[in-house]
Amino acid sequence: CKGTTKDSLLLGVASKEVKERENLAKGSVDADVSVDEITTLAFPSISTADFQFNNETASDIIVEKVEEFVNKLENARLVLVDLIHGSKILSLVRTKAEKRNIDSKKFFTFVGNITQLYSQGGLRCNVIANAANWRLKPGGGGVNAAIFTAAGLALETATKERANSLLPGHAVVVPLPSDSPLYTREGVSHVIHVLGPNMNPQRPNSLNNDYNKGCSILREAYTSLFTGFLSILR
Ligand code: AR6
Repeated sequence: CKGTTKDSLLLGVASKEVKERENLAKGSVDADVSVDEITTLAFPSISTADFQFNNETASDIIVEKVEEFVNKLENARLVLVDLIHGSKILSLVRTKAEKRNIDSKKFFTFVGNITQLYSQGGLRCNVIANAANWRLKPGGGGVNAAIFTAAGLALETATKERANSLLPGHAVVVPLPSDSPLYTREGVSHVIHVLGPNMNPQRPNSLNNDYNKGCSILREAYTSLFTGFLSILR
């Protein structure tokens, strides 16, 4: 997202007001770091809703993977997002991240719709992750439906140019065309689709409660996601 002139123009419009809103969203005021310099990945908790992965186990894996990647980020940061204030996964992750002393400027949790983080929450996130399905298709509910709806046809087309399907544990980085409403309104320049492990017997490729496989696929999914984010930064 820092790579093109168009991106720099769009992402470089931070005003004082924006910076204040951003600091509010961060829960802290950081006078040294300009909002312009911060590249942020907002990601949902992969597999813990429709795919029914155990929240306690998923929160351990999220914190483990964040801890592994957070120091490679330089000025960038990671934000775990969920829709509601009472989100179990957010509260588990917050508590565990605090215990591990993970830098709260580099990683924090945020309540909001991942498709409206800037317009509704004042939180600028130029990269967002999607908990996708294996066919990389719109619909199906959850965060996948929300992102494809908000991004419009531009995301479907751009996704097809990169991949037609995804294996569990894998991610694909999709640059978002600048005519997508998610780009113009929210400043999102990339969507990273991630396919997590499925524990829901009603969905394709259910792991039938095999948490050995499930945990290893969820770890791979976060590794692929964060590696994809690092590839955008470079
Ligand atoms: N903004 C932020 N977080 C959200 C939003 C949103 N708009 N919508 C949901 N979440 P899920 P999965 C949170 O079910 O378990 C789809 O149908 C939600 O509360 O979207 O990986 C796909 O097509 C939860 O914390 O993803 C797949 O088939 C997290 O996002 C399947 O569901 C993930 O919930 C993937 O299931």
